Amino acid sequence: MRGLFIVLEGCDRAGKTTQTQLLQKFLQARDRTCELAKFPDRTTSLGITINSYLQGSQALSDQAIHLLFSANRWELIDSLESKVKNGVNLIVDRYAYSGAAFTSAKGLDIDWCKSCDKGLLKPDLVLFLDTSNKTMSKREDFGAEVYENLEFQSKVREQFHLLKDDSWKIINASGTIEEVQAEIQTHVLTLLNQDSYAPIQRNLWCGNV
Ligand code: NYM
Repeated sequence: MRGLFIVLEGCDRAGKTTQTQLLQKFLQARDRTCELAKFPDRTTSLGITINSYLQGSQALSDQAIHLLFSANRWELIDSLESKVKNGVNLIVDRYAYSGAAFTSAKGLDIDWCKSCDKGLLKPDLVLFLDTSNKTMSKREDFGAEVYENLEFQSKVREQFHLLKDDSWKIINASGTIEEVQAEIQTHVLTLLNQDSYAPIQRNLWCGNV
């Protein structure tokens, strides 16, 4: 049986990294092979350029950085797909939804933003960690990188909500770490309890899916 492809999304400092790690432990405790991935992956040569942009040491046009974020997914998708097909449950911290939400929040056309990632693997489940501005501003390190200001983040949040589809579950991320994890686990358990999964497909944002 193939693995699941689960994505966690949300604004900056929504708690995605903590929650992905807890979810991995939860799955491993149930004897499931589970790996984590994250976008951007700052270890590749494209990722190093993205990192310089995010830290403010390299200027790029809005279009160019958008294409780099997308290319960073395309350069890694074969390896992620092969893991899932070989039974690894993959938990991914940010994906194409972040790409479209962050760039369109700058005023670029959302359909153009989505088009670069059209045909990527479609996740089985997208857990959107929804946070209020008040909660976000209290989180540690808020403001350290490009994009980390409240006004921009609230635009990003609006854009995220335009991207919801049938694979999305909205999680109230203002609760405690344990409360948020419990809600996440409920959704993941529903999937885990299925007898079989439909084949995973490269049909993100293709037609009606
Ligand atoms: N980001 C992330 C984008 O603008 N586009 C993308 O495609 C992705 C994957 O990068 N502010 C933004 C969101 C974050 C920043 O993410 C770095 P993280 O999860 O803090 O490393």
